[in-house]
Amino acid sequence: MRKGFALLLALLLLAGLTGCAGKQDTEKEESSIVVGFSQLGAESSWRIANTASMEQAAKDFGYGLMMENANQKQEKQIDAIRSFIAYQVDVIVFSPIVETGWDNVLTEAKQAGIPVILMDRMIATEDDSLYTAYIGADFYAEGRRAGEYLVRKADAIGAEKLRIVEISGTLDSSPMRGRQRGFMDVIAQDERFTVIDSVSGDFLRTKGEECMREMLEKYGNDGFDVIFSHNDAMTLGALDVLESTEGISKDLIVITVDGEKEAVDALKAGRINCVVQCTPDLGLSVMRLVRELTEGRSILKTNSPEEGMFSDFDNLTDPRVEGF
Ligand code: GYE
Repeated sequence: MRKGFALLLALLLLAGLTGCAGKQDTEKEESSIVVGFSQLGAESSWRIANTASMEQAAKDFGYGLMMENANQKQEKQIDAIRSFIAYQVDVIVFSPIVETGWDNVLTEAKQAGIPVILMDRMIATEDDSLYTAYIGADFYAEGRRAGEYLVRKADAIGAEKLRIVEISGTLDSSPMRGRQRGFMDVIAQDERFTVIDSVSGDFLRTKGEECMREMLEKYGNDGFDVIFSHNDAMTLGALDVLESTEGISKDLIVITVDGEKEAVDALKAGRINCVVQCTPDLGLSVMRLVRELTEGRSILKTNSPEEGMFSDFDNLTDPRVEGF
């Protein structure tokens, strides 16, 4: 232990003396690289953490960051990308609110010779040359994890019939599509499960509340057994409504995606059963790609972080069980 510490100290000192601390990952000197970043909105804690991660990473690398927040409007993202092209930024990074409708503006970026990194969300296009790389989660795998948890839970409690309501994210966005497809692929063939309804809560807490009110009105207090919600914000909104509604006696199975602190705390408190992780900390990986691109190196087309999940099958007192 002692030896290890002394060695670490020596290395740190050496790095300090030679001025190369963190050189591998960051470039402390100011550089003239400018990144145009179109963020899609500020709809959730996930998104806010993601924006902060991008800002911090740009600072660490000494890159200029031109950021535009589109407040959930695709037209605004298109305008932002056009302004980055006009400004001739070195790289465009953007998080597409929905999957389709980008071909024209991305063709303009391509013609201007500006590489485009899709961060967090994917697009659906026939022409893969319209973007240089994607960095973000594997949403299909996340959906599968949610489904696999449910199968395990049903086995554990010996359930014969479970009625599921889905609160989905923004319609036609890649996390909404991937999570839904992954979940369905796992449960569809199993007769114990029926998705009785799916409503979109747009990844917003307030809409999660609305969706839950609608479900309770439609199906009554005893009309469903499982909630599969595509993000924590909507889940927490739905829980606010559920927990202030009288007459809900039974234990619902609640499955959510993201892993923000409030949701992980709710898991520990027994209000949520399963949290599928999705990390918002993509900034450093994005800036590494920017560096490789601007140095003319080739990069991987698809880059996904490793993710897992926490659930009531885990030891939730383990300090590694924490949210962002
Ligand atoms: O799950 C949600 C956010 O695109 C992965 O968007 C992201 C999703 C995330 O609003 O909380």
